[in-house]
Amino acid sequence: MDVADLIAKSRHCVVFTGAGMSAESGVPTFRGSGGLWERYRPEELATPEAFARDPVLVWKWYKWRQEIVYNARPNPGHYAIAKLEEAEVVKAVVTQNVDGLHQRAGSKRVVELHGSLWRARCTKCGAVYRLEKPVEEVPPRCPRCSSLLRPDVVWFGEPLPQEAWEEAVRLMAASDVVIVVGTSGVVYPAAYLPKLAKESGAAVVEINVEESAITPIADVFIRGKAGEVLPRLAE
Ligand code: BJW
Ligand code: ZN
Repeated sequence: MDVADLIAKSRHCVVFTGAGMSAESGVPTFRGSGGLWERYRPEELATPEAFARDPVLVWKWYKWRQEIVYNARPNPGHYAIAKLEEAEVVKAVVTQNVDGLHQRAGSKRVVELHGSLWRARCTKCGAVYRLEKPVEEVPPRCPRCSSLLRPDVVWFGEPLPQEAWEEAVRLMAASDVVIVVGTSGVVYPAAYLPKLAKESGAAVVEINVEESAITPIADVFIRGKAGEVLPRLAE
C-alpha cells in the first residue's frame, strides 16, 4: 500500500515533530549544519545551571529566537498537518518544538513536550504568563512578586510537564500510524515515543532530510523536506 493510502486509511494517526518541521519557516534546528548548537553550547544556554549563572545571557538567546519565530510563518508542512486533522485523519500532533507554529497553522490538538517560547514562568511564585510577542526587557520580572521570570521551556535535566507527557504516551499507545517529522531522535524521554508506538503495533513513517536515530525502527523512510513531502501525503 502506498504511504498516502496508509495514512488516509489509518484509524488513529499521530504526528510527532522536531525542529526540522520548522526549518523551512526559517527557524534554526539544534543539531547539524547551521544548527543552534554549532554556535552555542547547550549546557551554556539550555540548562537550569546556565540560567542561574547568567539569566541575562540566557534570556537574550530566547529573545533572539522569539524574534525569529515572531517574524516567521508556518510552512506548507504545518498546513498539511492541520488539514489532515481537519479531515479527521490526524488525531493529534505531539511536538518537541517550542515555536507554536503548528497552532498558528490551525492544528487544534497539539501536545507540547518541551514547553513554549510564548510563555514565561516566575522562578519564585510559579505564575505563568502568556507572551504575545518577544520580551522587551531582559531579564523580564514577575508583575506579582518582581522575581526573575524564566522561559517556560524544558531544559536538560528537567522533567517534562507531566500532563503533556502522559497525554503523549496515551496517544502513541493508541496509534496505528505515527508520522515522525524532522527530529534527530536523540533527546530523551521524547525519543522513546515513536518506539512506544511501534511496540504498540503502529506503523512508523519517518520524514527527514537525512537518517536519524529513529530510522532503524521506521517502517517507511521518506527522504525529503517536511514542507515538500507532507503536502504530497495530505493530498
Ligand atoms: C529536517 C529538515 C526539513 C532538518 N525537513 N527534516 C536517556 C538516555 C540518554 C540521555 C537521557 C535519557 N534520559 C534523559 C537524558 C538526558 C537528556 C538527554 O536526552 N540527553 C541526550 C541529548 C543525550 N534529557 C533530559 O535532560 C530531559 N529531561 C529529563 O530526562 O529529566 C529527567 C528528570 C526526571 C525527573 C526529575 C528530574 C529530571 C529534558 C530534555 C529537554 C530538551 N530540551 C531542548 C530545549 C528546549 C527549549 C528550547 O528550545 O530552548 O529541546 S534541547 C533541544 O533538543 C530541544 C528539542 O526539542 C530537542 C530535540 O531536538 P530535535 O527537535 O530532534 O532537533 P534536532 O536539531 O536535533 O534535529 C533536527 C532534525 O531535523 C534533523 O534530523 C535534521 O536532519 C532534520 N531536518 N531540516 C525534515 N526541512
Ligand atoms: Zn512571581
